Amino acid sequence: NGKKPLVLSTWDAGIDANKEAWKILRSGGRAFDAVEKGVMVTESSINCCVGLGGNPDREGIVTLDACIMDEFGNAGGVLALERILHPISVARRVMEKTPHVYLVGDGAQMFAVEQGFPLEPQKLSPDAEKEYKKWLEKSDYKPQINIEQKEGGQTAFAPNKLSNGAWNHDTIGMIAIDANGNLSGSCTTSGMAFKMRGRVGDSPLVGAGLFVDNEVGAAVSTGLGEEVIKVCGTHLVVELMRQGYSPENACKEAVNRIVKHNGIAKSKEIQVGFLALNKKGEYGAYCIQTGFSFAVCDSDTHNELIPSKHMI
Ligand code: SD4
Repeated sequence: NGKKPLVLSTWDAGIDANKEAWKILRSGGRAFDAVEKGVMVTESSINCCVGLGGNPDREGIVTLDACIMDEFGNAGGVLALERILHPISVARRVMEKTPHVYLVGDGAQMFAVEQGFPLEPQKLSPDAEKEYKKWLEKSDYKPQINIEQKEGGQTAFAPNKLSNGAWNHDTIGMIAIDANGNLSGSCTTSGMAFKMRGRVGDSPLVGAGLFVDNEVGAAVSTGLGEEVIKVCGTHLVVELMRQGYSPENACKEAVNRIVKHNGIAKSKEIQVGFLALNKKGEYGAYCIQTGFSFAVCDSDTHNELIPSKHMI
C-alpha cells in the first residue's frame, strides 16, 4: 500500500484492463489517459460484459453508460448510448469538446458519430442473445442485480464464468495515480441486465459511480446502482477520505449507510462494492456481501485480483 504509479479496477476483467493502463503509467504517462485506454479493453471484448457485448435492456437493446474524470476535476459522461463501441471515449470527448458534462441517448449518439465514432450494428453478442431469450421466458419485470450470475447456478453474487472463459460482470470502474501523483478515474457499463428501457444507474454519474478529487483521492462503485445513487456513494467515500478515513474505512462507511438504509434482511439481496485510492497511493475496498473483487497493478510483474472485505 502506498505506491505510485498504481492502477485499480473492479472485478476480474480488471486484470486485462490494468495491463493496458499500466503501459501508460509505466512510461510516466497521465493517469487520465491510462483510465480511458484501460477500460477500452473491456469495452472491446465481445462476450464480456461491458459495452456492446453486454446484456440488453428488457426490450432487447444494449444501452451504455460511462463517465470519466481528470485531475483537474473535469468530468464527462454519456447515458443510454447505443451502438457505439467505446462510450468511455465519447465521455472524454463530451468533457473535452463540449461545454456540457452529460449527453444522453440520441444526442449522445449523434455527437459520437460527428466525432468520428463508427455506428456499430444493432446486434446482441451470442451470450447476451442466449441470456435475453432465457429472460424472455418469464420476463420478470423488475431489474435484478447480477441476474446472469444467479441463473449460472452459483451463489447469488459470485462471478459466473462464460463459455469463452471471461467473467461476467457488466461494469468496470478504474482509478489510477500516475508518477506525478495525479489521480483520474473512469467507469463504463451496459447497466443492469434487462433493466427498464431508459434506466440509468450510478456508473455514469459523477459522485455516484465515480468521483475524483485530486487533493484527496478517487473512488468507483459497482453493484446495484440505485443504492449508490441514493447516498452519492463515491462522493461520500472521497469526502470521508478527506476527513482522514483510510480508503478501506471510507468504503466501509459508505456500505454501512446503504445497509442501514435498507436493513439487514433486504441488504442480503443487494450487492454494492466501493473501491478507493488516496493521494498517497493507498487503496482499499468494501462491499455488502462476498463476491466482489478488484484488480491492483503497480509494476510489470504485479497485477493481482484481491477479494474485497464484506459487511454481511
Ligand atoms: C448499474 N452499477 O448499472 C451498475 C451495475 C454494475 O456490475 O455495477 N454491475 O447499476
